[in-house]
Amino acid sequence: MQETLVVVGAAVLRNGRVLAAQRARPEALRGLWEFPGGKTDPGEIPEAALVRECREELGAHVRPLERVGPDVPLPVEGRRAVLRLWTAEIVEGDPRPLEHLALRWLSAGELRTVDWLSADLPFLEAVGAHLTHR
Ligand code: 9L3
Ligand code: MG
Repeated sequence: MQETLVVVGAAVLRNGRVLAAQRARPEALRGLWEFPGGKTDPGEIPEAALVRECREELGAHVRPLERVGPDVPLPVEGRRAVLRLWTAEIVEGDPRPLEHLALRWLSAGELRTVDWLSADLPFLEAVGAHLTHR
C-alpha cells in the first residue's frame, strides 16, 4: 500500500496576525484561502518541505515553531494524504504572492472573514489562540 502523503502548511505569525494566502489553482480551489505550503517530496522531512514551500510561494525564509493540532485527512489526486500545520516565524524577507492571487495578514477577529479551504478549517481555533484580537 502507498505511504500517506504529508502536505505541510505554515501559519506564519507576525505582530499578532497570521498570513492567509488565496489559491490561484487548480480551478476548483481558485479564490479560496489557505495556509501556504504544499506536498513533501519523497524522502523530504516535513519541516524542510515547509521552509522550501514558503520560500517558493512567498519568497521569504521562515522557521517552523510548533505543530498545531492533529493531522487533517485530505485526499490529493486520489492518494491518501494529510495536512500537517505548524506555526512559523519569518527569519528573512517580506512575503509576496509569488504563486497566490493575494496574501492577507489576519487578526483573531478577521480570521473567519475569508473563505478557507475545508482542510484548513479545523486549524482555525488553535491558530486563533496565537493572534491578537484586532
Ligand atoms: N492543501 C490544503 N491546504 C493547505 C495546503 C498548503 C494544501 N494549507 C491542499 C491543496 C492541494 C494539496 O493540498 O489539493 C496540495 O497542495 P499544493 O502542493 O497544491 O499547495
Ligand atoms: Mg502550495
